[in-house]
Amino acid sequence: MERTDLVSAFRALFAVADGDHDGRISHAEWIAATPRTGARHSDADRASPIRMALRAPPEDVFRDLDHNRDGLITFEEFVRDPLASFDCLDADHDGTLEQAEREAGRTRCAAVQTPVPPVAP
Ligand SMILES: [Ca+2]
Ligand SMILES: [Ca+2]
Ligand SMILES: [Ca+2]
Repeated sequence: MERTDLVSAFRALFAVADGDHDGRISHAEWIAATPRTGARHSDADRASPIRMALRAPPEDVFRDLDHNRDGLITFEEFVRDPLASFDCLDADHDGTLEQAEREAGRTRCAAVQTPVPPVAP
């Protein structure tokens, strides 16, 4: 997997959730783009990549993604954790993740995926 592919995939997901295309996902946009807590997946859910990608309750996911707690998710916040995981796994930093790097880094990089504490604005 290429780092650029990862960014592209997340950019597409971000565009789906950013209903008014202002470059930030508001709480309302996030809830509209993700299934309600405990709701069963409908056909519409299955057609939406973001709904199927996120199994956790949307409230929890939003809180984790909104690193600076300003109530909006920017693209930078959206990709921060996945990119941190990628960069940790990409041991030789060539922007490509080999299967061997994935396996070698699984334990070493497990800690990277824990949510980052809030940062004061
Ligand atoms: Ca928006
Ligand atoms: Ca934010
Ligand atoms: Ca690599």
